[in-house]
Amino acid sequence: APSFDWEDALNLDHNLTDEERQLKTSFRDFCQKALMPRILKSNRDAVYEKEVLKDMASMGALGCTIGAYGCTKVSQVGYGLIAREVERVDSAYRSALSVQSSLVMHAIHAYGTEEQRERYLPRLATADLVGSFCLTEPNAGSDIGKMESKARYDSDTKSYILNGAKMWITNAPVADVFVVWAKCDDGRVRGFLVDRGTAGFSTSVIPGKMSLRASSTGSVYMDNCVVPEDSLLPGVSGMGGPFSCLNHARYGIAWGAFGAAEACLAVSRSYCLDRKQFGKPLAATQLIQKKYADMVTEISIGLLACLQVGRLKEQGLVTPEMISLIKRNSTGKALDIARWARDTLGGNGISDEYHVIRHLINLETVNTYEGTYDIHGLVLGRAITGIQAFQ
Ligand code: TGC
Ligand code: FAD
Repeated sequence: APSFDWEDALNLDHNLTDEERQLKTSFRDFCQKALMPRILKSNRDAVYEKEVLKDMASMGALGCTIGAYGCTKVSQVGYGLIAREVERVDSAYRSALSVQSSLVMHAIHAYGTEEQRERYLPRLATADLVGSFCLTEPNAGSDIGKMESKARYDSDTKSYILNGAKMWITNAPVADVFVVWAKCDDGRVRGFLVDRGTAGFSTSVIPGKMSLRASSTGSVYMDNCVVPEDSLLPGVSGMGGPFSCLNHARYGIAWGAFGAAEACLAVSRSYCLDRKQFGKPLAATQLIQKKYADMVTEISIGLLACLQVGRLKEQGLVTPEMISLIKRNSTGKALDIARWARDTLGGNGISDEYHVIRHLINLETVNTYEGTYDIHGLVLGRAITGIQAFQ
């Protein structure tokens, strides 16, 4: 007879292939054994550890939907399951995975030349190179169509001259190769591959970050930075270029955020089963049980939505609005769940030893980057009404 499993309340497992189930189990094991022991110190000291990406590479996680150029091939759902297991440990580690795979490797694979793919992808897959995706600017965040970075073509030297600044860029201080989006002479946005060390290109660290501390975040400056014309990603022009990369990353985040939420639920549940107040375990109180009912409901419904979008994505049937829907739902709900879970731990809830406060603070970033909660709401609002309410 079927039995109820609070850790998989709507039996998502049943809808996975054998291969996906195996992937989930092996990644859970890997993440708990190889990544979990590092995170407390890494977060406390705000240290980015390159070994984390190396470890993920050794598991075949980087660029894992590409299936060529040294990359493994898993389904879209498989990629989501990996993101969920990584983020169960920490959103910063999932960020490292998202940027390398969905933003950098995907951009090169989808829009690069054969030469660019062969030059970069195998080394990004092994984490011998670390990538960074440079879209946001000091004066253009949500309204990224108004970016100010420029790429001027110089026909004499057959090169592009990049000028501008990028801000809030994951991996900027540590990356070797940067996918930089800038406006060309025709006013259209295009992507460029810039190697660290290129003259006129520099990066700095954004200090004092209270969230996503195990990730290195920084600024990028381009001051008459000259790159050869074959640095251009020729396969795309216009905002559809960066946004298509974002579709992949946002999809992974939608799965990942629930990994963090599940971790918070698990910590809270075992804490409240153990901790006694007023002569009984906290878990024996109605208020705590209601919180768990809400958490399990949101997690299980939300993950099934991710699964549905993943399957549609595998069949080429997904739309950006569907991705906005799950990115917004997952990150918003995960943030709520982390807050409820933190509450249940009382004073211990603010200690990093219990991990929940770390997830909670990380989820503030996850709810903000790759399109804020409200921006995705406006994307949906526009699709529902036919009226754009951004401006
Ligand atoms: P809009 O008029 O809607 O569109 C302009 C052009 O872009 C196309 N497009 C898309 N294409 C594919 N997928 C999508 N999701 C797309 N969204 C838009 C659209 O078809 C159009 O193409 P064309 O050919 O007709 O020109 O643009 P808008 O200026 O009205 O802006 C809409 C808005 C606000 C939704 C958009 O600007 C937006 O998404 N803003 C949020 C910015 C954002 O997400 N930034 C992310 C930065 S990267 C990051 O955060 C990485 S974190 C990494 C980590 O550590 O994990
Ligand atoms: P703003 O756009 O200034 O928004 C501020 C507030 O106003 C938000 O609440 C927003 O929802 C609201 N708002 C904006 N417009 C409207 C409107 N029309 N109507 C109603 N409300 C509105 N970017 C990259 O390119 N690459 C990266 O690797 C990257 N990594 C990041 C890592 C971290 C840790 C963080 C925090 C950010 C990162 N980002 C990255 C940037 C991120 O994508 C942006 O912060 C995000 O898109 C929001 O832009 P903004 O910060 O400029 O906020």
